[in-house]
Amino acid sequence: MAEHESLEFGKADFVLLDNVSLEEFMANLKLRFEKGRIYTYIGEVVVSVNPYRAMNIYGRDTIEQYKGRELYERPPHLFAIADAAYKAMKRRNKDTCIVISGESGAGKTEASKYIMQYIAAITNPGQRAEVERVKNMLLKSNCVLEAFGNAKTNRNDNSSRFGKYMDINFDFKGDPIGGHINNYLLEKSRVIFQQEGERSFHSFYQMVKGGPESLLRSLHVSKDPTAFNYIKVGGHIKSTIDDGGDFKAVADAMKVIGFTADELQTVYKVLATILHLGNLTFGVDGDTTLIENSKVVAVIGDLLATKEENVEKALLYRTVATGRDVIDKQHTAQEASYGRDALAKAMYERMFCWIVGRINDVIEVKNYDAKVHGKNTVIGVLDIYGFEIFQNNSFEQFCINYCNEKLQQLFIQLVLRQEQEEYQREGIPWKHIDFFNNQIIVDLVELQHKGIFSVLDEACMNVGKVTDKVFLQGLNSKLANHAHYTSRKVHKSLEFDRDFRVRHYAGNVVYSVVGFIDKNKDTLFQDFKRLLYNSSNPVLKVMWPEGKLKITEVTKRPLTAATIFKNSMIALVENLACKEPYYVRCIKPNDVKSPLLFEHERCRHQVEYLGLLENVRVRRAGFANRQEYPRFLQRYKMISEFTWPNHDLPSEKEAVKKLLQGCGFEQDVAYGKTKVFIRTPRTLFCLEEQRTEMVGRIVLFLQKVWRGTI
Ligand code: AOV
Ligand code: MG
Repeated sequence: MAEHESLEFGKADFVLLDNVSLEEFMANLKLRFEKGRIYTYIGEVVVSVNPYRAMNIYGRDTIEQYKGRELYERPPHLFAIADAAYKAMKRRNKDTCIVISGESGAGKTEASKYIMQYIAAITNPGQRAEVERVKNMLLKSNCVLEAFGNAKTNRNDNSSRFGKYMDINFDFKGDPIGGHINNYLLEKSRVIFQQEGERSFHSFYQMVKGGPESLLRSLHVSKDPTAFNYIKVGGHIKSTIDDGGDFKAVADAMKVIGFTADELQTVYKVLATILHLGNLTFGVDGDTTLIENSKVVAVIGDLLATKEENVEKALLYRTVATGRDVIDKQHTAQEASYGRDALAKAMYERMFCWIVGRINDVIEVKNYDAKVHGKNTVIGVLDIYGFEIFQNNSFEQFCINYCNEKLQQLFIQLVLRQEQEEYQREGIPWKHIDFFNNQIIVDLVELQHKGIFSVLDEACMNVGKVTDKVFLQGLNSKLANHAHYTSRKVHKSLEFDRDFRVRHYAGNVVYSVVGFIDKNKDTLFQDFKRLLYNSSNPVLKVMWPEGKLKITEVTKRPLTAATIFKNSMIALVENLACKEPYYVRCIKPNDVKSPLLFEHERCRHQVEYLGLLENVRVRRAGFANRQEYPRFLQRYKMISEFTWPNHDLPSEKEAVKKLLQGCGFEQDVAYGKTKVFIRTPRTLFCLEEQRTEMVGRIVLFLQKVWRGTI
């Protein structure tokens, strides 16, 4: 008996449970986790439990075991899913995607990296240099993006603070020839603030702790991270992460990818500028606002390759056009602090997007002629920030949790709903399986005119003094009766004039509206854009093209952060929906990062909200494969005397019936109006085997005919 079929390790596929109940599901999940079997299938969905320890299951040997195999031939593994997506892409010319979901710390990013490693390992047997280059770039890009886009949070020491969707393009041979990364909303507020126990982005600590003396000296940065306000707010500068070592690894990766020495220097200068900005303080003297530590301004001027007085002016004044006149308006100390923070956040975000753009330049598909070689196909890998609840949840958590609602909705659409609708459409006897449809929550957030994002945008459009409070009042009056929205009126534990609560598919989250308006408007004074555009550092200048606009040139009101995010999520979901999806559903076994602890309640909650039990039910009652009658017949007609070379039955449906009866598969199939449905993959596998054998025989026969030996 194959190892994965042994009962000692539980059931390798939840579909094989004796009874589909929550108890049995949980018992199987726990048993497998305790036996070190962290992966289990639900049909073609992989359920993964974070082991919180190094597992010896990702090496070369394991890769070889999965290469080219069918899903159920080997114990459940991410590699099997990666292989299935790869095969679908190669054999059927299908664009596929692998969607990895689960809450913060459940193991999504690790899974995405193993999947990419697997794909890199099994492709390019011919060792073509260009393909090797592309693969190397794709793998190297992970470490760079994690340095700049990940941070320690209270949920995960290496938490993704941006969403990432990576397309890998393949040529007709199935070798990777390029790729493209889309990044979604970086949590830039982390640059200036972190909650207790958290850190800013890894990149800052890496540079401060690992940067060579000469570099740090030129940046006027000391080796002590506590010297910088912006990166010590969370009070958690020590961590298990080897920042110093990572600095070198990231710098090397950036060099390999093709970042020039000047570009790398500029990256360090931007990081240093942000650190120095955080130490700037403002005061007042009579009517004048002033910078209290002006030496820092000189340093920033030097780092940004501009004059000290330009930096000072941009920090203290705002140039405004009134009719034809242009005047300099002095900031209050408070406005100046606001501007400083906005500048720090914007510089970081811009640099992050620029880094992604540079990586994309290097990995984009080059010299591929679709006319000659046919369309190139893609596998998309989605690794996004997981659902999260913190002590204090703000605009960023709201966006992150909305994104998870969208992905859950996609899962429902593709795995639970469409599947059942198709059975009904085809007239297959079917007892509907109920599931919670979170569309109602997606609507609560994104619906035009009525959703939370719309109310927020409306509040931001108001002229006059717009406050977070006004926004909250708008919400409370518009959404008072929504089943998933709670205001303080209903729930007294919420803070007056500050909190609202959303019942997400994964749990209740209380959001504080403080900062929503500012974060949504995302204003950066034009003066800063001009300052950076006019820098004599060409790399920095490139990051700020809009700085070239003159003061009098009217600029349109930019889209709000919520609208940009919403649009990007809708586009993402559309993009995923037109690909053949493969799912990895990650579960976090406990909150203390222990390899031994399977917290029953914690896991049960995730199993429930991920809809895994419903997934098993649909899958168990359903069919693994379906094909339209003509297509099915075309492929398998040679295995039956009734259909080869032609059939004389009244319809293709009848012919398929006769064929399957003849092969003894009657029990495992159902006949819809236009398609035949096959319950287990094994049947399909047998059909394929018989077909291969028959094709072989036919070829042999034809060869003999040609040779005249028959
Ligand atoms: P996430 O991506 O799902 O959270 P990660 O993939 O970063 O979570 O995993 C969190 C931590 O769990 C990792 O840093 C590892 O220490 C450990 N881990 C996860 N998967 C494995 C594995 N297969 N083997 C060994 N250790 C693992 V977030 O990005 O916060 O939503 O936003
Ligand atoms: Mg992650």
